[in-house]
Amino acid sequence: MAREYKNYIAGEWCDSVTGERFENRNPANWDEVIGTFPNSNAEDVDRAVQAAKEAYDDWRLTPAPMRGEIIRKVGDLLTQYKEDIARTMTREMGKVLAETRGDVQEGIDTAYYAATEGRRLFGHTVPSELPNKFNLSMRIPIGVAGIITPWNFPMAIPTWKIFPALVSGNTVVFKPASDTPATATRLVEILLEAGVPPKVINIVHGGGTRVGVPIVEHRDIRLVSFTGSSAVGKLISEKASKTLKRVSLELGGKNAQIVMDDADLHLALEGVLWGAFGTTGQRCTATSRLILHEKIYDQFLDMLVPAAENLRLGDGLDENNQVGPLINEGQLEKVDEYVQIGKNEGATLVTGGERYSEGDCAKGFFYKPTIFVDVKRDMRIAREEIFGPVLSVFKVSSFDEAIDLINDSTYGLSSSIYTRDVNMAFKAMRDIEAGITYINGPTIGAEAHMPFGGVKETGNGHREGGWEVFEFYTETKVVYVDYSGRLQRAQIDNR
Ligand code: UN1
Repeated sequence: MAREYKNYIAGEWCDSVTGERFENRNPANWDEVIGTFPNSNAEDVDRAVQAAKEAYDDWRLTPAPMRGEIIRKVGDLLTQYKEDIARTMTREMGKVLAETRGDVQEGIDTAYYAATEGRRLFGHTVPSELPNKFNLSMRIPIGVAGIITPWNFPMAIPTWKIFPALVSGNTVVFKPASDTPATATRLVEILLEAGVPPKVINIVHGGGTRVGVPIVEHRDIRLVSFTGSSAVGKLISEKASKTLKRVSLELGGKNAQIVMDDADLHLALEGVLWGAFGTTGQRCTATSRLILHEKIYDQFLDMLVPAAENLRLGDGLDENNQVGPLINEGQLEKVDEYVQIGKNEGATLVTGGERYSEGDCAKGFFYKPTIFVDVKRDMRIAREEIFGPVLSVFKVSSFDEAIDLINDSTYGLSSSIYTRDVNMAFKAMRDIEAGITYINGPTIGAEAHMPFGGVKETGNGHREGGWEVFEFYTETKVVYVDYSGRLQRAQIDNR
């Protein structure tokens, strides 16, 4: 029997006021139901926000190092339950066990980093321009945070947002993707087990329209952090502007790997296989463009195509498999549509381009690793985020052309260049328009303690991860202490 999961609102596990439920199924085997979840609405959101608001005063006054200690305990529990969580995650979203273990590890790393930040949250002390006066800035929490997360990193991304939100002193209303509600529920259970007080964390299950929009529009939610598509990000930005809340958007990518003619081609091959087909291409950092120098173009393709064809597709719970299914039927259709678009636009399909349904894969949403060559810059497969195992290959004749091409995108999340030339590497670091550039590494693999995010339509300028995310979850309060015993007028009395 599939488990009946609940919301956690105002300190209690409960059903939605609607009484409705939705199913969560295994994308590697659609017959397998993992659980059913409350199909919530705006009233559930409102209850959660009221609870989070009530809890805010006590939580904001809990010393930050103590809040950090609770998050450290969360890290310990995630470590203890890592294998079990990874297995649930593979069943609910398909990626292979090595990757779901990595996803939990990213949550653990985020916990330990956030825990110690509770002992920093530094402000500044600054000299005053007036005598006997003292200036300082400090970081203060903001209020109730609305956290809206995607399904491709069901543990890591919620932790990127929730841990710094809590350590900074905010309370949380959490809406996970409806494709991965089980892993998200596990995270909330662990937060509670570690000692996060009831009402400080609330989880409301359901879709974007019924639950996401009410979170974004709610007056008492003072900040929203969202990871997902640029289309939804723009909608959120518009809706959130009505209440002038703070919004962090982590959106799409069309990330590219450049391989120069002096590169270590075996290394570059491993990189692109992992970057393009790891997580079945379903990362915002996935490599979806490959830019090859003409001198190594034929040789590299001769290596790449058979290697892509040799990747083992199948259920991620079997450790022999390297590529899991796409998340759901809609995503499978979308990927297939892009393949048809690519063909119609005149690109040449060299491998893949179809569903894979042999043997046990018949019941899942598997898609063959797909490679297009003869791709032109203005084609849709060269410009739009596909979020699947589809790689578009380009040929260039110089470093400058490679940089010009990599920057010819509305997105700017991750990027990569393989070269042994130190001058080219440094120019690439400076000139590639992206939030992240890897030198001799694939476009995926960001570490939890480094700022994460992109430029252009990849986001709105905020960063997750590392030290920078704490700026998003706090406001700056400035304090002037005048101990001169008289009125001192700045800009006037000292002139
Ligand atoms: C994402 O795809 O939304 O760098 C996040 C990476 C991972 C995070 C990806 N650590 O690929």
